[in-house]
Amino acid sequence: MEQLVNFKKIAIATASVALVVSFTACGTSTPSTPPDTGAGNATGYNLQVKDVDGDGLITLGFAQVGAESGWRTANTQSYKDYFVPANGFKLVFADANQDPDKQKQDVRDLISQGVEVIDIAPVTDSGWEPVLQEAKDAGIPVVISDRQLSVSDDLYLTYFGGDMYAEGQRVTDFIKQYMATNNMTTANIVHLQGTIGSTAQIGRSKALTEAAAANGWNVVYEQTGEFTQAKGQEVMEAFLQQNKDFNIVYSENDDMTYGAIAAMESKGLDPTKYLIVSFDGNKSAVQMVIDGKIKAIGQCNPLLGPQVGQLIKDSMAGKDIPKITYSQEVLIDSTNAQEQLAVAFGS
Ligand code: GYE
Repeated sequence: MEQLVNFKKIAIATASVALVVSFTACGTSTPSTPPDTGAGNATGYNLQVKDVDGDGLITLGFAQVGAESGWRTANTQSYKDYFVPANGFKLVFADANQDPDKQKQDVRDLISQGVEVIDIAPVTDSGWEPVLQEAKDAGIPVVISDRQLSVSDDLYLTYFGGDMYAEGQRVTDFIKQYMATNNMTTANIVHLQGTIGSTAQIGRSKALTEAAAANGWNVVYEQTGEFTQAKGQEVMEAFLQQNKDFNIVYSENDDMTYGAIAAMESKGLDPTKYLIVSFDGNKSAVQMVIDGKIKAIGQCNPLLGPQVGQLIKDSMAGKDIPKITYSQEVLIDSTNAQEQLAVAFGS
């Protein structure tokens, strides 16, 4: 139920984002009529970031997912680069190693250390109420970044990150168009999912499930590769052993895509002959779009440190900040891959 409510909100926010994006040229988009407003108002969330110990620096405790992907490495680096004394911050970093229970413990440790603000990039979206309530009771504001949560708005200050469902829709729209232009009449799809229960997986999977139902596409295999290259390769190898027909691979991040392509190539299959689609937009993946191995990528921006830092500074200044801010993201395909390569993250 909570999850349904959350999706409804995301859908409302997405509809308004589309309007905003067409009128702004900046790097982010905020819903023009957010489902709820920022801190200190209607949502019942009234914590503001403060320099509690008066040392002139804000100590940010960052509860990070892990180190599973190129996206994650770039995301961590962006925090390490931005949250430094020169920008008014100190960073305390906690790595959950993709374990949702460890991550909740990490947040509890940050609370007991008395950090001044906590940023959580949640591994999965559920079970957060108790720990968020503990942070609130301790007077420590919480920012959610990267992935979203199924909790009521009065348990956190703000969310900043990608709109995973919209990313998925960009990619499924591409599949539809590509099939039409290339006279593909059947879609037999291998679906490599991210970490089950992360909103990155939930949003991207939901877009595919809906498009498959609407267009009569077959999902012939669906497995999680946990957003890693090794697991992506392993599950693709397991699928290829079955010798089933497929012509499309929908892989929920680039790392799993690299693994799937390696599995195909070692079986003598030429990836350029398949419709392979991916998410994120690491440099190597964008190069693969140019090379024809990947046909399209739903871009997802990992460089969130400076934008999260700005939201924290706005909270300190007592500004009204939006409950949800989505990164501005595009679809990368053969038409824009060259220009996107020049600005792509990672290696
Ligand atoms: O797509 C994947 C990473 O949550 C958006 O997590 C993030 C996802 C990203 O492991 O590569």
